[in-house]
Amino acid sequence: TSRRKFIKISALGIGGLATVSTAYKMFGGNAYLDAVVKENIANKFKRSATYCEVCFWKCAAWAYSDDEGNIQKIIGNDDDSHCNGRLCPRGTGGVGMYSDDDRLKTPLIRTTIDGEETYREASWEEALDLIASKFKGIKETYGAESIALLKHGSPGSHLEHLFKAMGSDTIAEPAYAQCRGPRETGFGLTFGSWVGSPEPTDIRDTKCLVLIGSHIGENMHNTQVQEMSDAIDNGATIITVDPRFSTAASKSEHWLAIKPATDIALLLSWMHVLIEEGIYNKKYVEKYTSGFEQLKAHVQKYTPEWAYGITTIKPDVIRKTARIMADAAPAAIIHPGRHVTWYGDDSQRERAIAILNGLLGSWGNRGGFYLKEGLKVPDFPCPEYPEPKWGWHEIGEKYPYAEMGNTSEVVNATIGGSDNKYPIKAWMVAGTNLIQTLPQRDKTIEAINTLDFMVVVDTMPMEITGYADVVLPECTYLERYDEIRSAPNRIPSIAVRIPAVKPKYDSKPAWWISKELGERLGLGEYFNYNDFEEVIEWQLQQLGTSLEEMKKLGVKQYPRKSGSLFFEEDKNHTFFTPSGKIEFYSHQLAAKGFDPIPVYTPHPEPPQGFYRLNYGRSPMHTFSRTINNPNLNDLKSENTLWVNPKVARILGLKKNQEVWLKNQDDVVSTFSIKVRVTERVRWDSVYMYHGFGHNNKKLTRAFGKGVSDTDLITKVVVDPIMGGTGLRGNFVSILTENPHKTLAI
Ligand code: MGD
Ligand code: SF4
Repeated sequence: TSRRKFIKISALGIGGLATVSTAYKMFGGNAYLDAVVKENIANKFKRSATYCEVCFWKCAAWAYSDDEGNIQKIIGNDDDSHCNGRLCPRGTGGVGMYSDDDRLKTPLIRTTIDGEETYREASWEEALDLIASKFKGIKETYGAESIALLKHGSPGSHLEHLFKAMGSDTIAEPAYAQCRGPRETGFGLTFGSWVGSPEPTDIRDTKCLVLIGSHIGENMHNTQVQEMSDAIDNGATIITVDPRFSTAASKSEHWLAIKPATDIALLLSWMHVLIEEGIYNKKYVEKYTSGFEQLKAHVQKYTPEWAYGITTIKPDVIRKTARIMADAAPAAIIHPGRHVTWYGDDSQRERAIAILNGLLGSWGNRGGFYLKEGLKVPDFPCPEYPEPKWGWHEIGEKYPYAEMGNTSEVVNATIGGSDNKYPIKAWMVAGTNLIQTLPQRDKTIEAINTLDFMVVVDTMPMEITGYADVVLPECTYLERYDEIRSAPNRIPSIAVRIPAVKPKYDSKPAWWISKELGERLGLGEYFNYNDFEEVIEWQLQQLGTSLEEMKKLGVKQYPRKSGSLFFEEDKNHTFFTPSGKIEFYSHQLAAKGFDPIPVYTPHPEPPQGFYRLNYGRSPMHTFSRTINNPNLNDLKSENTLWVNPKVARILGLKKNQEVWLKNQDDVVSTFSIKVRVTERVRWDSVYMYHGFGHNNKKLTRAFGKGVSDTDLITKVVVDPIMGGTGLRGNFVSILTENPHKTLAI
């Protein structure tokens, strides 16, 4: 189809531009050529098994290096179900994380010279001794609980072990309260199961894929994009609900340009049509769900005509798309999305998505959601962790369904107050650039300023490193061992990460940092090994393989043990909910004073002269971590501001004009951004890619390029159910004069 062709052309465009790899073929391509390229490389270079750390899809890959220890190429592992032998452009460009000259090179300690605060280079010995003595002091005075770990990605798991051994469970990551948390709560309450990563969506066999603000294709989660491309080839209908004409929308039969913040109204109305017209999956609903009668009564008033007034989507479009889903059911997916912290009622929106999937019978059916299975990697033997007196759970206790540490609540507890029950005195930050990641930056900085001590473990001189007392340079994923990857999928599998080259500069892996600190803190018995290789070797043996074998395979699949991939006609299935059924009506929520079935509540709209600030992913980048990567920066070095032509006309804006943004709280963007005039965005919003606008000069390629959306997210609406921070209630006006210049005068 022409839609398919469109994807191929864009993929070739990327490949042509890429200095990183000619082997990159995201959406198919020439299999023969691929095989030739792979064979040539395989014959010339040494290969090491790894899995990618550029995003968290964790594709297994081979890193090819030459005799001088340079990494020449990274290619997907053919046997891996996360990538099917193909990496996305970011994964192929991952070698830039290794080769970036701006990398952190040695430990740094904050010091004052001539009254000015600066950093001096230090040995690992000195830096680790200092951290251990500070941690010891805080532990003695306040308890280990007062030392918090804020983390993301692989380094986090090594440091989490150290923290738990110390007696601290004050651990949080932005992947929860700023990302996936609400969907896990919404789906957990409905199906008794988290969605998890990779999402168990059977996209390749679906007949209808509905994307609610989820922009697969720009959001490059590998096999998800591959499967969507296959589904399109197989004639699946794609329905995209997005105020912006995303790449996914361009491949959709139906693009519903919804008014921002009104998705729950559309979802309720779709339920209304399915029930009113009797086209929901009756057999499935009867067998597997509870609360249908309450749901039916609840959605009776949510007619398409009602929803039209709210969403601006025409009633006949709502009816038609509902019927398409019903026709495809159960091979229909209303995608749960991934970054879903938008408006503060996000777990309820996710509940609505889950309920709709329940009405269609998608969960547990081919073309819907498959029943994932993972493998438990045995823990390397060590003593039991001490029991902390309080931790992430208590810090976030006002949110009854918070199931992981909430970064924003750690910030709040750190700022504290006179009645602070949970005094936090030190942070260790690893693999997360909190300055560009957490909303309400002033609060993050206020919290940091109240700390006695802060350590940052990073590979790059990101903004967060500039606030640390001690900075530790971690080596990149290509230079280290890490935990065995074991993510639930259609078939359980494991993958290993073996160093392809020696660490550059004076950088070290997080497992080593944890062990060294553990020993200095008298916790040596928790680190009963010389090298992490020993841990992996022991774990692999428990799993019936060995390091030697895994170095050759990279990935190993195991047979399923939990039964069929989908529900079987003649069998029943018990869900992990209180009723054992899919819960359309949630007694759990009702008991805690929340709406047992989602309702639509209006959200504030942009005042005159302001536009809603919408943001998303660039296919070439992951958050702020890749912007300085030489290979990926080559592909995309700055973001632009998408502006509707109508708005451009009113404001007299031209293509590529430099503008600044000012939000509802009078906060002005640090840098300027170039205008992109496009019909692809609604007149009431503007749009930009997240991750740009770095303000640390040490990031030589990324500094000052584009605007950081985080600069302007000063307002959050917190989800009362699980504590997620809704980020999309911020409004900006567009300034054509440099406000910083005016201020300077
Ligand atoms: P990054 O900004 O990429 O993402 O938030 P973060 O995980 O903080 O920062 C990653 C940091 O890890 C960088 O400093 C990088 O140099 C470092 N790093 C990379 N690799 C390694 C490594 O191997 N070892 C160590 N030690 N460090 C490493 C992501 C979070 O952001 C998420 S998950 C989402 S979904 C949200 N998205 C989002 C958004 O779209 N807009 C806004 N405004 N905020 C958002 N915040 C959330
Ligand atoms: Fe790496 Fe791309 Fe896979 Fe993410 S999707 S793990 S960036 S190859």
